[in-house]
Amino acid sequence: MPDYALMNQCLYEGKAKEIEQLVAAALAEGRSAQEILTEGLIAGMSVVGEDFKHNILYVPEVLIAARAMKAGMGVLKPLLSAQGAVDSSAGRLLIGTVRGDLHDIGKNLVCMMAEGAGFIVKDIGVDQSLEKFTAAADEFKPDIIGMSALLTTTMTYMKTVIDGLDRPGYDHIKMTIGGAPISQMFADEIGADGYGSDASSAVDLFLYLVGKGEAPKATLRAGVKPVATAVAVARPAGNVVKYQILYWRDLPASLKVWDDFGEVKVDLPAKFAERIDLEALKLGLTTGDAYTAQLRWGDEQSRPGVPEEVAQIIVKELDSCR
Ligand code: B12
Repeated sequence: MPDYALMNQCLYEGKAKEIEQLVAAALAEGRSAQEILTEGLIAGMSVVGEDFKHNILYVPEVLIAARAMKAGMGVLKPLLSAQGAVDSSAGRLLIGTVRGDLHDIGKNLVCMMAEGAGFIVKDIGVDQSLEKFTAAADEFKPDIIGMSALLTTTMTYMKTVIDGLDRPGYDHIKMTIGGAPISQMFADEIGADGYGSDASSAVDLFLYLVGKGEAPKATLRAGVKPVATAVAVARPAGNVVKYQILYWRDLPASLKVWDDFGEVKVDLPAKFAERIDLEALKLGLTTGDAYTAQLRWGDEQSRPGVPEEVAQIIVKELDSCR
């Protein structure tokens, strides 16, 4: 019997090579590709999704886990199609980032988590017009279309696609949207069938829309924490916290502060992201992989205090030295 718990753990830790080997070994033992996919990969990836939703894992870690998932899928894919596992897929998802928008990190995560949940996914990439969504829908016959937008100037194009596909032959397709500026209110306003605030909620939504899951509960955006979690606990006098800064090249992007009682993650003010974007554009690092390859956690450091307060102080310090 393959050690699926180990496979789940390796996937969680993003160990792509080990995943490839474990998947190949399980196949050599005579296990079916479908079983390995479900027990070894999907089960591991659903823990990643849950931990991402609850801020235990952050974007870089999820991307690394997703890459390991892809490595395992690479070994299984030819067998899955050969065995007709495609017919037992959760559903068919066509996804793209809308016209004028080059952001694809979030969309790629949604794709990988959806594949992880058993969907057949066709990703048409970034900067996609109504005509391209329509042509892809004609060819791929999706159950669901997912659109991603990260700019307030491009999110309005989602309505163009929804309205354009609101006609015979396409109106059975569920239209879903997501991206940082998107909200449930915006989804309702433009007539989308659903909105997902993060990759894990997106998958819950897709499963629900194909009749294979519970109605998704309202979710907080990834990164949003109930304010009280880190400060409500009574800490001993002289409490010491640890912290790490996530850098994009040498520019701070995010911060996490934790102790034995809890953890806070802080997205730095918008101007930090703006600086990073401008630098990335200058260097031509616009693809998801090229962009995220520049992210790294700084050294672990410590300070006295409680996480919320220390986080605020560090944000001020970073703000004043830039
Ligand atoms: C990375 C990044 C870039 C990279 C993109 C690399 C890439 N290949 O994706 C580069 C450097 C290219 C870039 C360029 C620009 N960027 Co930029 N960028 C970002 C940044 C820092 C992170 C975005 C990201 O990847 N987040 C992480 C992912 C995981 O989150 P996510 O995308 O929200 O996705 C999750 C959910 O939204 C959801 N989801 C996403 N899609 C979908 C789809 C469906 C169907 C569902 C259900 C769910 C779902 O699930 C995802 C996974 O959990 C943000 C700042 C920020 N903190 O958001 C700015 C940001 C989005 N960028 C911004 C700007 C202004 C730009 C530029 C215009 C910069 C400039 N001055 O030229 C250009 C525009 C280029 C273009 N035409 O698109 C602004 C947007 C402001 C606004 N409100 O419109 C932001 C907010 C930064 C800022 N504060 O100024 N950017």
